[in-house]
Amino acid sequence: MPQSNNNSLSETAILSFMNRALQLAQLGAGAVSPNPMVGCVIVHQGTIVGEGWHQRYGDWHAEVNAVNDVADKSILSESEVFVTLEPCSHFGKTPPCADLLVKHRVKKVYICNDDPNPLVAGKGIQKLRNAGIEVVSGILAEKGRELNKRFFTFFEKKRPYIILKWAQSSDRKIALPQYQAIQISNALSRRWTHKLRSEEDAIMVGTRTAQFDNPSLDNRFWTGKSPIRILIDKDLRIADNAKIYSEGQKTICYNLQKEAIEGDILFCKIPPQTDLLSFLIDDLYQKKVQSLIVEGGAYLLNSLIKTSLWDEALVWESSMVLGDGIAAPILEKPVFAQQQVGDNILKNYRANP
Ligand code: AOF
Ligand code: ZN
Repeated sequence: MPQSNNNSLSETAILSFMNRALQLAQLGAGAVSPNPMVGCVIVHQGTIVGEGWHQRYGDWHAEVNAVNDVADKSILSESEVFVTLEPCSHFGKTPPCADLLVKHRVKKVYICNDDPNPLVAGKGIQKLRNAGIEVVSGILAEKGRELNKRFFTFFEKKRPYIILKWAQSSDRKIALPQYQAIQISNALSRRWTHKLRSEEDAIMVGTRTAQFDNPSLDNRFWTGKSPIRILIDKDLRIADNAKIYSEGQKTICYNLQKEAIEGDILFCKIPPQTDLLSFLIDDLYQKKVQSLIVEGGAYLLNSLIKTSLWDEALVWESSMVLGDGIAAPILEKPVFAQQQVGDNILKNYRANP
């Protein structure tokens, strides 16, 4: 890390500008997938002169918005650029950001993470270096990977980022024995759940959960979009008028019977003798779904845990005692993070902490 002197930024300044770029990137949450969240800060003589972030899928990249934010473009050649992801090198929805930075002959570029997208993957950094621009990558790299955990998992594991979510009683039950309706987590969890839905691409339940809970799996209590609903219903037992099939939100039903598009519903037939979960996860990858919340039930959650097809688990723990009931899944992992939310504890587990 460079030392502070008259011409270069101190380590503290570098970290604080990159933290600001990460903060800006986060503003794209729920709106940019399957693109990553990216933030960019432009600094001239130690002061921020331009800021930008990738705001919506298909819109300008962070660097373009930050450059546009600089009033006097002539100072760009004496400025440092802080960007949370390697500037792109390809002509996609927009021209390459690396070319833009080269055009303005910026002094130095600081980056959190290299872009795992094979269209870019190092070529952006190379373009900058070939033009004589100094590049430092890996600043707050861990924070950058956490921010874009969906994007990195998608390219590195070739599947969506999988988030398991459930609520359990103090005696580790997630439902009553006959699946009678009961609210285990508190009222605050509902709004939190809808925020989560606004930020992830898809949400999945198994047949029994769709049957007994009749969930709508939409986002009514937070701003932003609703996720694509994913239903596993091998024998098409769920009725057409179930809430999961309500109009105005896409649903994909994985089944063994038919392949069809009916309004907002895509019926996707699983080929015979195919492992259902691996087919489904791969199909979601092909459909560019970068993140998936799994809401249950127990059978589905346990199958994913058994096959290591999960990345994160969000478990709401209530002090309620249920007695007889359906056992909660067991994660043989330490708690990664936890917080008190009203009278519940929300625990976060990671498959690879
Ligand atoms: C950047 N800055 O703000 C973003 C980048 O189809 P496009 O044109 O939107 O390109 C999408 C790809 O560009 C995406 O997969 C990732 O590799 C990169 N995203 N790059 O320089 C940005 N959002
Ligand atoms: Zn770009």
